[in-house]
Amino acid sequence: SIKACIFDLDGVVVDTAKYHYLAWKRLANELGFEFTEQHNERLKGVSRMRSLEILLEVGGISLPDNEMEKLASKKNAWYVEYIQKMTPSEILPGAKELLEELRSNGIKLSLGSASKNSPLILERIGLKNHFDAIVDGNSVTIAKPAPDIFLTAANKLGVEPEECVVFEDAEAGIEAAINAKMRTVGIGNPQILNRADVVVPNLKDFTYSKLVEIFKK
Ligand code: B16
Ligand code: MG
Repeated sequence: SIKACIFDLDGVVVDTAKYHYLAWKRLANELGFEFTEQHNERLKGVSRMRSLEILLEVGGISLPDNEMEKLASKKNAWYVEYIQKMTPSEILPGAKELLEELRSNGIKLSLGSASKNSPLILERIGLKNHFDAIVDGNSVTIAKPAPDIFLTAANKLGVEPEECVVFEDAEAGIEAAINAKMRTVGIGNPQILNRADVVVPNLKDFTYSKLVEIFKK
């Protein structure tokens, strides 16, 4: 049976993609090219350095590693400036309620995010104490679709992968969960997340009893 739930951050608990977009766009413009919201879709769930590689590919630019490090830091400084201003009102519909309901039913909870900024974000939105474990880009650098982030979370919670449900909005994240042999709830477009066990538009109507019902066997 299900003993733990692992939540991705961006796209599941909050929409930080819009701040990533503002910062990446600013960088692209400074480098002399346009970066659209459609381009930004490709960066969701992907690590910071991989995101930069994709952005430079869009601009047709190739740079040595040390230059890339500098650009990634620059983007991150802008991004941090934006997320500093986040408030609990930016928690996505249903996320906080679901975390609280799961916990009161004895389900262990972990964050499973690629972001190195997740401590700051959780602090700003007031959800730091809602998780039993935090696994993010600071502790695990091998990016999704590798299963490492989620396996580390299961390990920290003291449960088996088969006892975990992962909530993810990105294709790479669903892949990572499948690679970890975990069950999955996709948040978003069922066409894109077609490998998830179930896909819902958001967490608004998702409950503990739905979780039990969907994953009863
Ligand atoms: P950072 P998630 C991911 O968060 C974002 O979706 C992705 O766009 C970002 O590049 C990545 O975190 C790294 O973020 O630059 O803050 O370390 O969806 O895994 O919660
Ligand atoms: Mg995500």
